[in-house]
Amino acid sequence: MKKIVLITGATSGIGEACARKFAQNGDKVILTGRNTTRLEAIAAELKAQGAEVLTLQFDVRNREAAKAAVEGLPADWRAIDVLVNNAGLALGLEPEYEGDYDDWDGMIDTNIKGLLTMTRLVVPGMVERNSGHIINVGSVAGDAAYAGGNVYCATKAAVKALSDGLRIDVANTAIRVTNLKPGLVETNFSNVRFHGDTDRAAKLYQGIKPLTGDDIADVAVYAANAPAHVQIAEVLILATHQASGSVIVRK
Ligand code: NDP
Ligand code: 8X3
Repeated sequence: MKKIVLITGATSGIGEACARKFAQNGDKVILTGRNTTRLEAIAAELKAQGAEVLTLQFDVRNREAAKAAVEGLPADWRAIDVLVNNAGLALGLEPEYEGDYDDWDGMIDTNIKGLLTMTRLVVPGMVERNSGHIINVGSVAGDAAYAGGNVYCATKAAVKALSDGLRIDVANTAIRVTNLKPGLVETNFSNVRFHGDTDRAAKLYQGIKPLTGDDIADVAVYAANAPAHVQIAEVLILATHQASGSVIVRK
């Protein structure tokens, strides 16, 4: 059956890939993000392929804007079946004792508080309907800290705790909660982390075949379409030559 899927951070990387894969799966997609130009371009492309698409422009750190966007959804788009909490970022790779305060705020406000805001706005409707699926994009970074990962790793450990906590809170309903934990995925992630130092970002993906956004989106679509009694609770997805957050074999 056709689902309504809301994806945060749908303008790039894993979120954009989820938008395409869910649309190709025949679902109605609500693309959300900050970049109107990208939102409109992706929406136009998907609509041209026959998909039903809606765009909402807001920053997940802005609670009022997020609330207005979700509450302003047209009636036939309100019953969200799948929330993909994907918007997120890493900023910096400095030792914790030298970290940048603004970088810390950016990561905590987006990866933890933004995800929580969206959960708070969307999940009550799912509870009312006794139906729904929350797919949080965590990370291998949430399993164990790696050098310089400190605050980013902490935010992804928080995504695990929030996914586990939510799963407990909805265990008496038909709602499912999935924590997707990718490893090295080649997206705009490292350009953002290194504040636009594209050479430094590119080096990260040299000597290893990294994952793509599509690889992660495939798992999201699989989890969302598993039989109703099957809850894909957590998935760790690594590149073949990556063994953990800190063990990556480059050849
Ligand atoms: P990208 O930088 O390519 O995409 C991130 C997306 O999140 C963009 O659409 C970005 O929009 C959006 N976003 C960031 N901040 C906000 C905000 N405040 N409000 C709304 N949207 C926002 O990176 P990825 O696709 O790789 O990252 C997606 C998720 O995957 C993140 O949660 C990341 O932590 C996680 N992840 C990534 C891995 C990787 O190796 N790439 C591995 C494991 C997890 P904008 O362009 O406006 O900034
Ligand atoms: C992104 C993957 O290993 O760079 O979450 O932290 S990693």
